[in-house]
Amino acid sequence: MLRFYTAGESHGEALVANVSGMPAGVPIRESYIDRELWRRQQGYGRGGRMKIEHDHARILSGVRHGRTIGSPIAMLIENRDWQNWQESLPVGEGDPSKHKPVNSPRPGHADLAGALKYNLPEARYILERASARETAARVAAGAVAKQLLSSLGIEVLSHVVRVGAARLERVVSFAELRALAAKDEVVLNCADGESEERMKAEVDAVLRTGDTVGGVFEVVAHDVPPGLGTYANWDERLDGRLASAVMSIQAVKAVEIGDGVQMASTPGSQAQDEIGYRRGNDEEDSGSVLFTSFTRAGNHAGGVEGGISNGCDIVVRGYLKPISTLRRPLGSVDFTSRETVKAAYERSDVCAVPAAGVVGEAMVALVLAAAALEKFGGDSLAELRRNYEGYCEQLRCF
Ligand code: EPS
Repeated sequence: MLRFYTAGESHGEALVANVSGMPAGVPIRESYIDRELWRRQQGYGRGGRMKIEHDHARILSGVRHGRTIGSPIAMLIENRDWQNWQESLPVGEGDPSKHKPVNSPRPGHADLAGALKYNLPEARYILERASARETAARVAAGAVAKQLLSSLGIEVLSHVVRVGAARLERVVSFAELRALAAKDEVVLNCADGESEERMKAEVDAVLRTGDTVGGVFEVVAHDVPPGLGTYANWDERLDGRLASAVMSIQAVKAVEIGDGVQMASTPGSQAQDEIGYRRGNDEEDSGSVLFTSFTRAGNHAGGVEGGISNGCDIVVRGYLKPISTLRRPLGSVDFTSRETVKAAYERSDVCAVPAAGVVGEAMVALVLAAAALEKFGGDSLAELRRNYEGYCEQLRCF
């Protein structure tokens, strides 16, 4: 069973990711993990913190001579900013006069709900763990899952389809997403230059006014075989598992699979993807693996039908609310005096949609890797691949 968890606070010494259940023999490149971490740090509208951090995942266990060995993989990502926080957030009691309490909770952040829940007099410890800094560890774990999926020919990438009111106005191919992920300069991770300019203007507008802006990222998983997940039990449905994983990302308030939102107001005759059959020699190069000869007229379903992958690209969108830390803060109440005050402001991002997309890729990859291991099993990559290829042969002979 593939499982992962993370530990670490935003301004603590380090983040930790632990991935267990990986079969032995999967090639793991540290440089690939670091590239994913770099991608997560990019984007127009990130705050000053990203100038401090240069994320690197140090693998402590579970990988030897460039391959997994079947043992839990522990990774450590240092927080460079810890240098500036050692006296404010020591593990020991330290000097209370050096602590940095957060006394006025930010609307929309975990500050108030967390302080009430954990019975803490102020919100410092709450925001330390609720912070999206934690997503660096998710991306490291996701990069391990991606390398497993890559051994099965499956790729997971993302792009930004909306920032504020500015939307991507055209269809983007998977080849374009590959080119986007290979770029060494990231603006808003949108494949269409004109749309990206409009998105950038949305960020500029909130930069001027001390506000923040949300948006929508889209994760696409390519060459996923039909048959991952099942309708047999509610918690085994692939779409449910994907939605939960993407919804768990900080600031995501809605998740959509395929054209889910639009389909709610589309007649049934136009919302489904008609089924066809490719005979003998009429193969055309679709740029995708042809797992079966059955074809689909479109992909409104986003690659999942009945909780099962159907062989089309899996398309999951995450809708981000605007970041809740505002330079021009909203009303709040002081924890001590109970007087009306302005919410706390700490250095923050004004737009993090491209970064959230990279985190979305990691979460989707972890769900798909888990589902693939459930279906194909195997304690080694060789065993997994044998089972996978046997299944692909079954699909071809169907
Ligand atoms: C975050 C606040 C900012 C962001 C942070 C998430 O951090 P800081 O308070 O240190 O400036 O930069 O995101 C990251 C550190 C990161 O690596 O993505 C928050 O409150 O959620």
